Amino acid sequence: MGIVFTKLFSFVFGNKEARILVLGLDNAGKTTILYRLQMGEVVSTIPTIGFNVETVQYNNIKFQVWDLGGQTSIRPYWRCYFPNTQAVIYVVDSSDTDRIGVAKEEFHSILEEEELKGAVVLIFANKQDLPGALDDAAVTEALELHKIKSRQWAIFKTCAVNGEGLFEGLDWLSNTLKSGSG
Ligand code: G3D
Ligand code: MG
Repeated sequence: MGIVFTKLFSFVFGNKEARILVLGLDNAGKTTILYRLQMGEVVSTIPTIGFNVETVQYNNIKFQVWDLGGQTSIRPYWRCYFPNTQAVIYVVDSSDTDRIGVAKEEFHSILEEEELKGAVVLIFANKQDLPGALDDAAVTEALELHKIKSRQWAIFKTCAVNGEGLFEGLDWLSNTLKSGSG
């Protein structure tokens, strides 16, 4: 996946600094995806109590990951990570139907952030291998993705543990970013 990644993203951003945020509730599969992509060393930092950020720097692209949900007091700290963000990858545990409503609320609240207005959104309906997992159409409905206005988005079914669907999603993302940056 590391080599595939080079192919996909080496021409997207040129020499520009770029940021891709990988967000979702805890246990969605974000860290698994980060390791699965094998882009480089994952560095974990804790800028403030209860807020852990994992970063992988890949050439000029920073991938940054943290868990949404929980304490509202730490949310203002998230904003340090918003400038220069070209894309948000939103990861959902498709088998966690109890928390899909929370996942939806967190999703829409993050998209309201001014500095993320221009970001393209890729949704991973993860854990498709688990029994009872909602498919992409059901996750689309549960997250109310039709409410997304004036930004490009797509949803892909994934299984982070075996890597299924990750490439297809990133391929869409790189093509979308490429055409956007003209
Ligand atoms: P997070 O970083 O979003 O909090 P993690 O989530 O990547 O830590 O994943 C949480 C748990 O879900 C891990 O299990 C991980 O192996 C599992 N997981 C991630 N993606 C998938 C998937 O597609 N299918 C299945 N079946 N499991 C997945 P553990 O047991 O290590 O806590
Ligand atoms: Mg994690």
